[in-house]
Amino acid sequence: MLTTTLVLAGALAAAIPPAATPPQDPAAELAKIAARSDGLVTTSVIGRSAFGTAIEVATVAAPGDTPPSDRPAILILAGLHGHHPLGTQLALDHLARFVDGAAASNEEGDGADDETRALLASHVFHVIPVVNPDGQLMGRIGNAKALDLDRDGRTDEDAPRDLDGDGKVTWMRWADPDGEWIVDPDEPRLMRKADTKKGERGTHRMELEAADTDGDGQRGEDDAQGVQIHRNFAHRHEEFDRRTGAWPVSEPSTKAVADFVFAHRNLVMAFVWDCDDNLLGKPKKGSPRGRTQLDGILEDDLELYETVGKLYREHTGRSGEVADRHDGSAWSWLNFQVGIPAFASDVWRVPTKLGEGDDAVEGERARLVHCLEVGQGFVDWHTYEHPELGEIELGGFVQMSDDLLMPAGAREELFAAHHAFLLDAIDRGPAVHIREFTAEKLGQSGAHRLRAVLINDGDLPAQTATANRTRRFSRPRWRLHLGGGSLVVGNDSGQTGNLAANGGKEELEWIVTGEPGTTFTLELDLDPVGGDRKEITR
Ligand SMILES: [Ca+2]
Ligand SMILES: [Ca+2]
Ligand SMILES: [Ca+2]
Repeated sequence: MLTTTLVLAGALAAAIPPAATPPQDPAAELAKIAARSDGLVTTSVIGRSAFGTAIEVATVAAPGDTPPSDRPAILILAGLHGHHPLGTQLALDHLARFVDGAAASNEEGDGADDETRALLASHVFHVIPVVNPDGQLMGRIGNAKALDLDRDGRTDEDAPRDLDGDGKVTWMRWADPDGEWIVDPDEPRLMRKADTKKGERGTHRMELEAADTDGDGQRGEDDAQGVQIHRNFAHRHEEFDRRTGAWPVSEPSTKAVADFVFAHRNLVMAFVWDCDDNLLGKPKKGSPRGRTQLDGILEDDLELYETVGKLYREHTGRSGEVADRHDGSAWSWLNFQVGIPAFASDVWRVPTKLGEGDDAVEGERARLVHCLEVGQGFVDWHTYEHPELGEIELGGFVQMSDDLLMPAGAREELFAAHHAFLLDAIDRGPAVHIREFTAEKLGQSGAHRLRAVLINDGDLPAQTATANRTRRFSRPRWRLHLGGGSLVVGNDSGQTGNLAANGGKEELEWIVTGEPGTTFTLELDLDPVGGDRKEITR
């Protein structure tokens, strides 16, 4: 197996270039994009992290008929999990593409017709590239808050750390007849649990690189990772785990996002580029049960998630397991409690399978091959004199952000695919129109029968099932303006039912009178998506 792995490693060498490096300063990058955006991108501070760092939102909109506050708004969140800088890079990449796309259309002189400019004139995008700046600055998963995981009254006092000074936190392994682990006989660089059912016995212990800094007899027991912002939102928040926060939305980062969302009632869709994913596979279905918070997508919304997931996989060519976690995640809160469709993806993962047929490697072996090829993420085992354990070995997989293992050349294509997906996905939505508005003369009385057909041509229902539950949006409203005429039968305003996706319709009828030449106007409005208007003169 070792030989196969090495041969495969050789074969893949050309395919996987060295790993990419992350941008050093997202705030500076954002400022640069805003500066060259010709007013398209404006930034503001929506709050401060636990450490006190500004959390910025970039708002992107071009001048248009409707002010940005009344247009359909799209929210993009990234940088919640501190080890996921790739999401932040992607969020900044969307901004750069919007700015460059709009600028290119201006140079050609037909800016108003350009796709990007038209999109930015009819929509508004709110992009928060770093929800958890503490995590990225401190290299930890959560924010700057100090925690006491082992409840000894001291915080962050004993985290796994770099003992041998190679700049990396790896693993320790040492021989111990009571250990559960064995050195993988097929690949001695990997460890695996002994399979006692097959008569194997553990020979080693394995722990993260750590020493007992505070002398309490335990190593690495207080890991200094802060509160996890990506698990601190209000839907199915996990209680009694200090890492998820003392209560839902307990952290300044989460509160800033929640306040922003509640202050922008025109948000219609959200994207979360972070550690969770609900696009790579079939979403889990949930049914309302009493007062329990939903643990899956409502049946009527399943098609939406399946359609958009398929779109994502087509655009990006990605496949894999969904990780549609609900516990305190940003997307689940946005979907189930705020009531807007929220799509989440981790953007890239270390491959879990490489090669085909007999040469295929999976799981940790695939990871090892990948790390060797990108030249990062794995350290060869080497002896080390541990202060408490004596001679041990240090090595194995490095504790680091998986994003840093992404091959450098892969990013451009992946980001372009994600941007194309974003544009395609926001096209999915309800689109209500007045298909017909007709008048028929009734005898010689001067009365007319008006008829209208209202239709939803979009590929989402006028109101998603969750939006209906949260009552965030109302169903489409219509109003008949009589232009000096009068209404004999019917109402001059009302609300439609929930017009179904792809052709859901409703017919309306009135009897009116008026002087010859009277103009009757019918308005249809689905706030904040927009509507239609038609008139008829009799
Ligand atoms: Ca402690
Ligand atoms: Ca080390
Ligand atoms: Ca300790």
